[in-house]
Amino acid sequence: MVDTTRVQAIASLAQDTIPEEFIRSSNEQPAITTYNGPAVPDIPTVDLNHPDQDNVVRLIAEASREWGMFQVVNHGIPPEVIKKLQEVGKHFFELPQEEKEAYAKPPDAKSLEGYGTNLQKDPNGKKAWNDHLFHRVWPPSCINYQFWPKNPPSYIDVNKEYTKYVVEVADKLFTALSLGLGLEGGALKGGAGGEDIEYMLKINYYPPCPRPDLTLGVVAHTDLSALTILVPNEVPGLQVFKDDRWIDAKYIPNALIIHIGDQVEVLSNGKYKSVLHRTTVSKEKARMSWPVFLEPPSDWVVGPLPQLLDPANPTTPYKTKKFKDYMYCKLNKLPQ
Ligand SMILES: O=C(O)CCC(=O)C(=O)O
Repeated sequence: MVDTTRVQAIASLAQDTIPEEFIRSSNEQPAITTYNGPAVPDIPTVDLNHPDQDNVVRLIAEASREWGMFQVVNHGIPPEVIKKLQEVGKHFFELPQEEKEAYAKPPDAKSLEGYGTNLQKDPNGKKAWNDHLFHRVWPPSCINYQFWPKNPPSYIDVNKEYTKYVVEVADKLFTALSLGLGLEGGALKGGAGGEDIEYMLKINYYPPCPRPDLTLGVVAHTDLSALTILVPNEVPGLQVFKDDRWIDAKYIPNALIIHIGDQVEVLSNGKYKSVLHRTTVSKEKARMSWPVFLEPPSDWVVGPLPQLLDPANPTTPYKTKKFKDYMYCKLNKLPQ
């Protein structure tokens, strides 16, 4: 039977407790594990359009080596395009439940596309405080409009417009990341699938939660993608694991948050780090976020770029394999 219990429905009934299955173990609870000590470092922020582009490359490479995450400002996506993206996504999640269920991920589907809850299989049977909607946005040949909301009616045009800009930002990031490794500008994009890279949009909806100290919105993970480009709403919640502690990402209006994903870690032979991150939730407000995961096509083979291997000793801890095989192992918690 399909479990259609959505966190949004549970949250609307919750008063000052949450169901046991949402209570994380003490080594995960945000109230215990978030670093609040002195001198909390900030995730690096990069001005993508700064005239000194050599320095932009250096800053992006440094952030990707040390953090696996950075924010970008001056990225070229107009604030009104981001605002509309947020408005239409919020509108969808505020529709009556039955209307959202029309977009539910089909029970036996291989693809992640559709409206759903609880993506990760948790060995302890625990759940995360999150509902979501996934659909591909690029390239046009990958789009299945079955999963794009028809309400509000502007949803499709707004998402298409945002995508047009995201593709441009992605190209700039791939180029900077390649140059930062001493490679030619097209190296990482080419290694991740070139023009066939698939852009999967996810909208995360984290309803207000009476016990944000006990639960998580998304549990600690690294992304399967090559890169992830994320727009948050104004409610803080994203945390990054750095130097053995969980650190909050500061909210910068209109900034994009960039995650280095597993495929770029593999392609770069570990020079760039796929970032371990998680999200907390808020007591008063719904948190939302719009990550776009840039993924190789499923049959695309990804491995360390040969230019980054030492010809005298080309050993590497990273396997070369099809993206679909990587994904299968990761989603089923099997060794790569
Ligand atoms: O909501 C966020 O800021 C992060 C979301 C995330 O990590 C995910 O959906 O995989």
